[in-house]
Amino acid sequence: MYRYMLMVRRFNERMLLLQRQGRIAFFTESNGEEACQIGGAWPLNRGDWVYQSYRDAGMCLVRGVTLKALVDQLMGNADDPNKGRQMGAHWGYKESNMVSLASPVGTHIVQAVGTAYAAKFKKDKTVCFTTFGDGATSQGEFHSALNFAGVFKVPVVFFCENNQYAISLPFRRQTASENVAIKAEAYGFEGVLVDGNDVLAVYKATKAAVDKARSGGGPTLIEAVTYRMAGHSSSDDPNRYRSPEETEHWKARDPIKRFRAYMTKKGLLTEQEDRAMQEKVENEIVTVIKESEKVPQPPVTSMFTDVYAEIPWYLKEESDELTREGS
Ligand SMILES: Cc1ncc(C[n+]2csc(CCOP(=O)(O)OP(=O)(O)O)c2C)c(N)n1
Repeated sequence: MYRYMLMVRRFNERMLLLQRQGRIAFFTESNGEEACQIGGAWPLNRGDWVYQSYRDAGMCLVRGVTLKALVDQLMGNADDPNKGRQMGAHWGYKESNMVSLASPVGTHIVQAVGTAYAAKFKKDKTVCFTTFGDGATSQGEFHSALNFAGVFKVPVVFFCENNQYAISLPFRRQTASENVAIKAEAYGFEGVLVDGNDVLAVYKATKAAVDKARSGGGPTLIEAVTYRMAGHSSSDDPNRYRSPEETEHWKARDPIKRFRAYMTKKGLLTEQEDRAMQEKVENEIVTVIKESEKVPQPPVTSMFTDVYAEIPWYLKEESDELTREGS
């Protein structure tokens, strides 16, 4: 878990640098949310379905997506399984049962419930796990999804990464409720509030919810309380709407520092091992970036593939024209 947390942190830092250098177009950082992502994805089985958010690169890693696949996605190169067609950080990996994300906030929550309903209908033991931010809880889809899940008792885990902001809107302006977890009560199932900067606490809460869903106990809403230490995305300047003191307050609760301190105290990690692990992670990322940058862009005509079994004549004409103009 610690290694994955380090990896996603370094990945975040590196990707922001690449964006600033113009080597990728867009990125959504998740510094501070590593405990949510790693502890949240950890209890899931390989065959479970995940409807993740654009901030969940760490969950992708836990689900077996390679670092290279993540970098390929952000570069939109020919090795990206989505062939560069998705917006940056809109992860989707078929082999890992991670469903491609649509930009409109909250839309994937209802899709997750539909998939969970299908699993129940087919009587298989699949659990559906969906993650979203505090902002998404104001969307109609969130409420429809929770209501349906409660009524039909489907095997779904709703995982809200409450990072205190929806772009610039602070959580206290998002809802008049005491917290997000409490909202589950209105839909007739359990809501759990957990310290989202404590990876073991997140694991424990998620494991219980996943086990419950798998054994027919129905849905759970987990609210992991955390903090988005960086901007909303590479296009955002958080200094315009929050104070440095607030960020410092949360940086002192950094989930990686906390887990490191815990393991050191327990005698599970030495300073030397830690340093070696950090170096290894750094080297891995640098190597992957070099590899991904060598991969060419997908051919422009690939935009005409994968939609029709047989390409209609008018698209064929456009494709030919594009090839002629491009050459
Ligand atoms: C329906 C809709 N409204 C607005 C947006 C613009 N938008 C993109 S991300 C975002 C904030 C979402 O905040 P939250 O759900 O808390 O997730 P976080 O970014 O904090 O992880 C907004 C408003 C959008 N993509 N879709």
